Amino acid sequence: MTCFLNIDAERGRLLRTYLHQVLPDLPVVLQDEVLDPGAIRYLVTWTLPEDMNRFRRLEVIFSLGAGVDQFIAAGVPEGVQLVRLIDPGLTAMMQEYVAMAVLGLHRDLPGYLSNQRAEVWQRVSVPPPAQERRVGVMGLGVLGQAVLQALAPFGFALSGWARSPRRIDGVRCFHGAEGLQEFLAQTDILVCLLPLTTETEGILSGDLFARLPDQAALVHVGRGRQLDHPALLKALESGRLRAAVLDVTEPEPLPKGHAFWSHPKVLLTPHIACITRIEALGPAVAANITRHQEGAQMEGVVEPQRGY
Ligand code: NDP
Ligand code: OXD
Repeated sequence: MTCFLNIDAERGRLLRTYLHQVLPDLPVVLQDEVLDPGAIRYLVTWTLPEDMNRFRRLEVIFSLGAGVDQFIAAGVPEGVQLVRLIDPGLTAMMQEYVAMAVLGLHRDLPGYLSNQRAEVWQRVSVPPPAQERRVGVMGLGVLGQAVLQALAPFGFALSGWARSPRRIDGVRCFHGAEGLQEFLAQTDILVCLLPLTTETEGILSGDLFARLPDQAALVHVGRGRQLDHPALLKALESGRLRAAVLDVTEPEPLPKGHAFWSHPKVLLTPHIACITRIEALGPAVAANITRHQEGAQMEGVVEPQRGY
């Protein structure tokens, strides 16, 4: 029942120290140590290591992040459970980031940053009261719901869209392809918090932007491959969208010279909405290993057919 921490040595040692405290009987090996692949039951990693076939008795892969599309794309071995990271620290970081982005867009931050650079002392607009600003979140999972909770105290008119029907207090919920049109038509600030799947790849397209109200804005914190870059540039240039806050791109890092780097209507961050802290990862992984050893349901198990 050995656990292999496929992460850099420094963070691996920290995580092992924690796991030894709470699960003293669990052998843990690090990247730079000799390992017996046949003994590995648990793997903690960002991506699938090469030559997965050698882990003949692997039972669970723990993703170091909340997103698991890289595992699905690489192909999780038959019979192995894939578990995404659900951690209060990660969730709090996403709440902070999206609140920052939505408030920044609500109060025209991209415009004021441009004005500051040009030494222009001028009002960009008079923002409507928050009650009249409609914020719509695509993805009503762990992070989408947490983000809506964080936005509620500001008084925004909140809505959300998911695959299946949801009921969330104070949030107008839409679902499925049939609900998308109505959801988009009443969204001034769109937040994308969808997992990357075959259904959501390229979803932030010219067609979708055309269905938003004029002068809508975008916060993209899902995955880079969900966004059509040329379509976003076109929508920003035509004024159809007024601004975008982007934390994820395809590829990452975004190549030097890409139009997003210097676009006055784009705020760009390097995939830092959430940063996995080893101190937070330890309890999440340990709790799930304990559940697994007790035959209980682990938290965050991915459904491979759904892709998230
Ligand atoms: P969850 O699995 O908890 O929630 C996913 C949500 O997306 C669900 O509400 C689901 O609908 C909805 N969804 C999935 N497919 C579709 C679809 N085709 N149409 C409509 N809705 C759909 O995920 P999390 O909230 O934990 O994370 C979401 C994503 O955020 C991650 O997969 C990752 O890509 C991204 N992320 C980005 C980070 C960053 O730093 N930028 C950090 C962490 C995560 P339903 O409720 O019906 O199942
Ligand atoms: C992610 C993460 O999935 O940072 O992007 O957890």
